[in-house]
Amino acid sequence: MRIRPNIKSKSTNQTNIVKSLAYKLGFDDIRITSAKPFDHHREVTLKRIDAGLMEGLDWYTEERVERGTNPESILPGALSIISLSLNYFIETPQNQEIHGPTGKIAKYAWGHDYHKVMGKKLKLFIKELTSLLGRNFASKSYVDTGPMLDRSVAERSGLGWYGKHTNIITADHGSWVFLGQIITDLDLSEDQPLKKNCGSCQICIVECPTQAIIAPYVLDNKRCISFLTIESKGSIPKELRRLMGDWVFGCDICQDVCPVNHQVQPTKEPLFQPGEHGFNSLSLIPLLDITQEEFDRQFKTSPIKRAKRIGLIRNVCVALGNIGDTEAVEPLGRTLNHEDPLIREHAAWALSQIGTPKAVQLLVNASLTETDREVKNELLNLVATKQDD
Ligand code: B12
Ligand code: SF4
Ligand code: SF4
Repeated sequence: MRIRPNIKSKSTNQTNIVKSLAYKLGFDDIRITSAKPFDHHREVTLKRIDAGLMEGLDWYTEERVERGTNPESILPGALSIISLSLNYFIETPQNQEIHGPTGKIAKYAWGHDYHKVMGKKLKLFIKELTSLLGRNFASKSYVDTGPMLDRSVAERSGLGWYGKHTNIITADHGSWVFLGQIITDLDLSEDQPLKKNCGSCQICIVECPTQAIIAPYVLDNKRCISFLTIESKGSIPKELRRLMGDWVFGCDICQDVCPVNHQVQPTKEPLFQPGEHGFNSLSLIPLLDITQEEFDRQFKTSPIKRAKRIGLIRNVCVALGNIGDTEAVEPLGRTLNHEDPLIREHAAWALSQIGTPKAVQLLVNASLTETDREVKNELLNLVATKQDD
């Protein structure tokens, strides 16, 4: 009888090594796709930019999309993309002792900055793989740190499928996952996209408070609370402020309501736990007076620093206006003297929402002394509206 030679291809052996290493290093899932261009994703994304749906993100350019959908342009000789996920789901801690009104933080920002945590893991992955394979290989790794469309890679590799809220949903951890990838010249066996979808469910579309999901799989960036509280640096459109509730950094509503996201096992990553490593909610009133030094110290390792100090104080004003707690009236009154006109304008809006006689009196006083023309006009408008009420 003839003995059959081992017909396992080199690519399959390498693929097995790559996959086992990912789980050993604590990634929650791994799939592989080729480094072929993402033609369909490019076409859809460029149409979104054209339609103004990515407005407000000046760095999100057509050139970026062209590059990010053509892996060869990032890594000449690229053959495969290793797509990886890291679960960040954490249960909301009970019995927290926070006094006064509090603001919500999106789960993804409860612990250390994921760009750093997952970025380090990706670098370690490359280092250990080099040693396991016994040779160097070309690679580029990203976790929301470059032009690649992280979700397109995850979808084509079969790591997950698109939810109508536009996030990638995975079988084991729902959409509570960060996505990263390594483009490489290693020749690995490809996985196939999944055939799953949302069926007739529309819950996230209905529950989004700002109607940012304008159609299944289509997000209007400008309406998303995540954009408004993190990326946008200017005045928040008034018609959206009331809809933002008490979110001060990001928003989880479309993910919280998604049935696939229920009963997900919490992450084991220690650096994603709030408490010692971050915050799952913030006491709002003290933030109105936060100094730059204190902001830098408090949010040093947290994704919250992306909002910048002025952005965060602006968000705090909006949340305080929506919460309507009269405890905030005095502190907001002091904030009408803030050095930044953007903050003065949002503090004035918040006081007008609270609307007690004391709040209105503070607006009247400020309208007499305000030096910035736009803020003064805004104060006069708010006072006139309150006096008509
Ligand atoms: C820009 C950006 C944002 C912007 C704009 C979002 C947007 N419109 O994409 C803002 C600031 C609003 C944002 C918000 C959030 N973001 Co963000 N963001 C990004 C970033 C940098 C680029 C995304 C992008 O390229 N968008 C372009 C649009 C066109 O892409 P898309 O929505 O995926 O579009 C695809 C689908 O619509 C699909 N499609 C189109 N038609 C159809 C039809 C059918 C039938 C199907 C199935 C699919 C489909 O094809 C399109 C093209 O691929 C990525 C990181 C990266 N480098 O990729 C993170 C990223 C997408 N964000 C992430 C996260 C965690 C969030 C938030 C959850 C944070 C929060 N809690 O506040 C929210 C979620 C809001 C939401 N509902 O999407 C994660 C998502 C992880 C996941 N599981 O999907 C990413 C991947 C970062 C990471 N590496 O982990 N984000
Ligand atoms: S993150 Fe919030 S605002 Fe943005 S689409 Fe989801 S529910 Fe709407
Ligand atoms: S809430 Fe429903 S429609 Fe939205 S992503 Fe989840 S399953 Fe899909």
